[in-house]
Amino acid sequence: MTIPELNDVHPAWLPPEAFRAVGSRRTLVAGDGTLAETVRAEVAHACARYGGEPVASGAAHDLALTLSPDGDLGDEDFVLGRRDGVTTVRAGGQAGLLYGFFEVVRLGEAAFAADRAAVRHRPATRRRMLDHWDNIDVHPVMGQVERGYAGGSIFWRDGVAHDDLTRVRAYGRLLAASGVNAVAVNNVNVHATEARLLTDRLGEVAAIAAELRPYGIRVHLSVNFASPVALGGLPTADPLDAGVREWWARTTERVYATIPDFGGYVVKADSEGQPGPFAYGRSHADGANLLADALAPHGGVVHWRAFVYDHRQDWRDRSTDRARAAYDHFAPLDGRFRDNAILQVKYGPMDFQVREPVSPVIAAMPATRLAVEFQVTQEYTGQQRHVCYLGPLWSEVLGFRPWGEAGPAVADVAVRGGVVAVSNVGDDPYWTGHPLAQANLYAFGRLAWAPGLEPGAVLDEWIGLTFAGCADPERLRRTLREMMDGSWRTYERYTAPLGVGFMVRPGHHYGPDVDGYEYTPWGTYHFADRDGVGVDRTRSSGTGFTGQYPEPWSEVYESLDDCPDELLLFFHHVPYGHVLGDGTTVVQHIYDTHFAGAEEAARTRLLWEKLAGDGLVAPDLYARVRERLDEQVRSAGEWRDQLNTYFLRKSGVPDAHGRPIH
Ligand code: GCW
Repeated sequence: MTIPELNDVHPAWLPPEAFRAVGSRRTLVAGDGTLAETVRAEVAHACARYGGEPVASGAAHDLALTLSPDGDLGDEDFVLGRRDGVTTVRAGGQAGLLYGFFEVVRLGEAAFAADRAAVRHRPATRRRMLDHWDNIDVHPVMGQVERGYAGGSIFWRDGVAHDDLTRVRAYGRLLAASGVNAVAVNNVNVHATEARLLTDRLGEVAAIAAELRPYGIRVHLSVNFASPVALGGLPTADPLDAGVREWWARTTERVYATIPDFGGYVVKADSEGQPGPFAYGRSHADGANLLADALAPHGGVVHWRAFVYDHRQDWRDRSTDRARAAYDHFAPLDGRFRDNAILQVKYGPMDFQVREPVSPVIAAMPATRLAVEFQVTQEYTGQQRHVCYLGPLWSEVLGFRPWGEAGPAVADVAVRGGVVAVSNVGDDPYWTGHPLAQANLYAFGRLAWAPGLEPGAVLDEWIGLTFAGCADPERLRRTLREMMDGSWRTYERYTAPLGVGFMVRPGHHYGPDVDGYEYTPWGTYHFADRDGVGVDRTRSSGTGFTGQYPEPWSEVYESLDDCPDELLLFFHHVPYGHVLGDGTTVVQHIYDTHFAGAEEAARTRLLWEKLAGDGLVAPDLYARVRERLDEQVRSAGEWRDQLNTYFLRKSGVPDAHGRPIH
C-alpha cells in the first residue's frame, strides 16, 4: 500500500502539513487487514516527513490506534480519548481505525494537548455515498461528465478508464477523511457504452474498486434497466419474466466473482428517457425488487431513484404538477420494496433548486428504506463559478422535521437508507473547478456522517486542514467564513425569488432566463403575469400538492399567512402587492434581494482581494478563485438586471428606492 502522491494536483483537505501533528509523534497501530495496513502506511508516510516514528507494541508511544473488535463498537465506530500523555483510538473494526486516524489528523495538535474524555464516534448512517454522473464516452450534449464543472472524469477519458488511477486512490483518501464510504462510478443516464460496464467492461470497474478499497470505499454501478435486452439479447426486460430474473442473477454473480465487495446498483428508470418497468405495465417496486433479488445473495443493495416525472408535460395544462410526481408514483408502493432496495429521493420535490421544500416522499414511506439525495455538483447553484457553500442548505434539510417539532428529522428517516450526493469532482487541478467548492465535497461527507454538525464548524475544519501551516490562520479563517457562511443565501437572493426556482437558461442551466422554461414540456413554471407570480399548489384552489405533507406542514404550506416567505411562490400564486412578513411587498422584495445579492457578491470579491499579495494562500489558488469571483460578480449583476427588469415590466410597479432598473 503506497500513499498516493500527485504532482500538479491540489491536495485539497489533505496537504502534507495537515499530518504534521501525527507525523511528529510516536504511533502504535495494532490490528490486521487491508484498512489497518492503510493506517500503518499513512502513519509511516507522515512520520517520514515530520520525524516521528511508527512503533511496535510494547514501545513507548504518544498515539495508539487499536483494533478491538469485541465489545459494543460497530465496524466503523471508534472511541477517541487522551490520558497520561497518550492519545488513544479504539476501533470496532478496520474502518473505525481508518476514521479514527483521520479524526486525529483533523484535530491536529489539539489531539495531543490536554487530556480528553473518551468519546465514542459513530456514523449516523451506514452508507454515505457519492454518485458520479461520469460518462465513458464523451456525450455529444452532456460531455464527459453530465453536469460536471471541474473538467473531465477522474475515472474515464475518451471511451476508456484512465490507465493511471493514482488520482482515484487520492480521491478515495480524501473521501475517507470526510466520511464517505461508497461511490457510483458512472452516470445514472446509462448510455450504450456505459451499460457494458456491467458485463464485458467489468474489468475497468474492478480496477477502480481496487484503488478505492484501501480507503474503505465500495464501488457501485449505475445500470440500465433494459440491459437484458441490450446486453443479454433477450426479447424483454420485464421484471416478472423468469428469463430476465435469471439473466440479472447470473450477471450479478459474475460481478461479485470479479469484485467481491461490490456495493450494488443505482437505477434511474422511467425518467427523462431512461427505460423502466412502466414499459411492461409493472410497478417500480417490481423493478427495484428484480435487482434487489439478484443482489441479495451477495449482500448488495440497489439504489432505486424516485426522480420519476413526466418531462413531456403540456404547459397549457394547469392540473399537472411535477412537484407531485415522486409521491404520486412511490407513496402507494410503501412496504412493497425488498429490504435491500433503497429508494433514493431528491431532497426537494422538483430538482436540486437553491430553495425547495423538503420532498413529501420522505415522510410518506415509513415501511421503505429511504436515502436522501443531494447535489454537490452545483448545477443550479452557480456551477462552481459562484461561491455557494451548501452546508447550510443540507443541514437545514437534514434537520427538517416533517411531522413537526416533536417528530423525527429527515436525518432520522435517512438512517436506514443513507445519504447520497452527486459529486462535484473532475480531473481539474483543484478537483472541483472552484477551489472553494472543495468545501462542499468535504461538508457533504461530514454531514452524512454527523448530520447535527454545525455547517460553520465544518467549514472551520475544512479551512484548518486545507490551509494547514498558513502564516495567519485566524485571519484566513475569518475571511473565508465571511465569504462562505452566507454564500448560499446570497446566491438565492440574486437568482430565483421566494422558492419559485428554474429561472435559468434551458439546457445548460447557467445564468438567468426568467421565461426560459415557462412554455416548455419540463413542468417547471412560475406563472408570472401582469398581476402576480407563483405556483398555486394548495388543495383549495391549486394542484393539491400541499396535501402530500403530513400535519403540521400540510396546513402551514396551505395557508397564505403561515407559509414561510422563502417558500411562498413555491406554494402560492400571489399578487405583486402581497405583503411579506418583513412588511415589504413581493415585487419590492424581488428588487431589494436582487440589488442586495449582487452587492454581496461584489463584497465577497473584495474580501478575497484583501488577501492578495500577503502570501496566506498560494498565488495560483488565489488567482483561480479571483477569476471565478469576477465571473460571479458579472453573473450576479446580470441576474439582478434581468430579474428586476422582467418584474418591473410585468408588474409596472416601480422600485420604492428608485434604483436603476432597465
Ligand atoms: O437535474 C437533472 C439534471 C440531469 C440529471 C437529472 C437526474 C443525470 O439536469 O442532467 O440527469 O437531474 O437527476 O437524473
